[in-house]
Amino acid sequence: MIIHIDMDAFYAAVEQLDRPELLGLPVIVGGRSNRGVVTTASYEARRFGVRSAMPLFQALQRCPQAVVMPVRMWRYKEVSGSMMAILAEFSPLIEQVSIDEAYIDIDGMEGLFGDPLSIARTIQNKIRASLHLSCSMGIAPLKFLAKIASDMKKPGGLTLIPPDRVMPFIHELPIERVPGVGPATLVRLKSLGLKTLGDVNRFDEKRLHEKIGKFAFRLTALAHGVDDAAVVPDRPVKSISAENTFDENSDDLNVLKRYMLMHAERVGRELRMAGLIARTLTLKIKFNDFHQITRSATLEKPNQSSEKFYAEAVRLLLDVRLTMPVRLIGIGVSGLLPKATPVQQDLFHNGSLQTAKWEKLDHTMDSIAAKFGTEMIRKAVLTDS
Ligand code: TTP
Ligand code: MG
Repeated sequence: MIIHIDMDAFYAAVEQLDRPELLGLPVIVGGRSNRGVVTTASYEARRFGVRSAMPLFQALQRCPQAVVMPVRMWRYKEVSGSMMAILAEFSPLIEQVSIDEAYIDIDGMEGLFGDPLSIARTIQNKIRASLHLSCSMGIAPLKFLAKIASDMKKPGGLTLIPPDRVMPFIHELPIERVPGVGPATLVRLKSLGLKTLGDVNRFDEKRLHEKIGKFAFRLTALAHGVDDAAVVPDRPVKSISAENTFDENSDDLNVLKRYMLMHAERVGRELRMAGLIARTLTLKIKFNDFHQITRSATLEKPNQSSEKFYAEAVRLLLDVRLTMPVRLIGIGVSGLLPKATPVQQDLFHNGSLQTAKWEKLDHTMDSIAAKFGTEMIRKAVLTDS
């Protein structure tokens, strides 16, 4: 069986999580920073008819009391990482399909965690308990049905399509619900009198091919209950980075360093969460006139320490001639390896005690971030000292 998970009103829910005073209120994420459209809205706002991709002014006509929050992509990525890490506890076969969405293949997991419905419930509860976020899930023997099912009882829903319900479900399924059927295909299908996958099931595949092209083969297969798509675990991450664009361009070394510390902290945390170490560090700078430079260095030893990344980034920065103010600064790590990779240990090296301290601090910061979000840490880092 396959579970499809989709977080509820994801960006808006993260805003409510980080600002509990927004809980229960209509929240719109988007706005000026995003060409004046709604990126997403909390379910409280959706009750007023606010939808993704709607112009903000129209959304505010429908729901004038809505609180509009800017998009904070780095934060949603961070929460997405934590959510994927929870899924990884249940199965190695996870395929992330978007920032808030993933498939898990749970075949063979029943012995460990119970029947599919119990597994889904356990995951849902764990996400609620650890992340304080709500998600919806679909459970089905086929990938496309799991995806459709997860959307059926949003928010907070759990929908199971057991094997013996697959064919009846497919026969009734309106074609517009099938992933991949866009508006143009829909018009053509309707012109053939096809309204449900059941209609497609009884229709001649050749004729369908003439009308809608090669999507006909996939659609006919789905109508017969065949979805060959398997849950394909994601390609391994190749690099992790963090950057910021300044509101006001700056060539103040202290300001640049403070932001680099924040980025090193974020990159390190992501690595630690993923159980990876990095071989290479890259500093990226974009200047006032938009020209961009990058400087890379191989780390003395592959590691996942925010402090080491920061120190290396500062070293690289000091070699850069800051001839004009900087509009963007970022750091990234690449050459990623699993942490278990044996690295030459230098236990007797003088720095080892210092390193142990930093590892402990990293660990503490990670737990604070997991509990309260990184806003608190950011504030501490960015406070003038
Ligand atoms: P979705 O899962 O489509 O939407 P959602 O999680 O906000 O709400 P739902 O409960 O219906 O699942 O998308 C996930 C996030 O992706 C969403 O919070 C914002 C972002 N997004 C965009 O950036 N552009 C878009 O057009 C859509 C639909 C979403
Ligand atoms: Mg979602």
